Amino acid sequence: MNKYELPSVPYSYDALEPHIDAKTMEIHHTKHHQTYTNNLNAAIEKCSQDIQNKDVTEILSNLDQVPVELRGAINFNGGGFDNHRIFWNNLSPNGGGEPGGSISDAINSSFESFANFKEKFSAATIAIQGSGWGWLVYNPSSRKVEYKSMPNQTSPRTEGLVPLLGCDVWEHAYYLKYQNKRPDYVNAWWNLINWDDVSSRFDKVRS
Ligand code: MN3
Repeated sequence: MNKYELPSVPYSYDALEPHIDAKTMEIHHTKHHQTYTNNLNAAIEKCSQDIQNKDVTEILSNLDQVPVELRGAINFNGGGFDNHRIFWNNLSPNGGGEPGGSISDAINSSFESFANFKEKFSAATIAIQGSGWGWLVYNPSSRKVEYKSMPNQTSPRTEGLVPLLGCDVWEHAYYLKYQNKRPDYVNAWWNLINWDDVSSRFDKVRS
């Protein structure tokens, strides 16, 4: 079977300072992401060979094919595994600013302007009740990019959407530095976005 390993973070834990602090990064990666990875493996181990041979992205896109007693565990831990590996790569010490190219055109087409997109994304993500994620996704049906809030670790893939850019608003993502000030964390997060990564996800899914 596929045994999932904790994906590496493509920069050092202190590289995103001052926006995201090193201690938060270290705990987030080595404890939280590791736990989703371990629990995903434990759940996949109980699945049929057929499911074990699929990639987690495909499993999340077809959760109805997972035995009902394992579906909750795979939704949560498979989502946690996949969401965080996107999250690390969505960020960069040299990030921020505005995108260019085809992703910029797609954002303008769906949200009128980058400023509108940013405002809508921030407001909706800050408003998520409890733990969850704010996402910029590609919708293959409409062939447009959209904003989508998802609860807990549930992946946008479970709704047929392709995640492009995700903001983790679980308290574990920001509480050491920002405590209850989720808006400050979300505002700081924009300074880290690796638009090359977001663009390449978008270009891949459209081709
Ligand atoms: Mn997290």
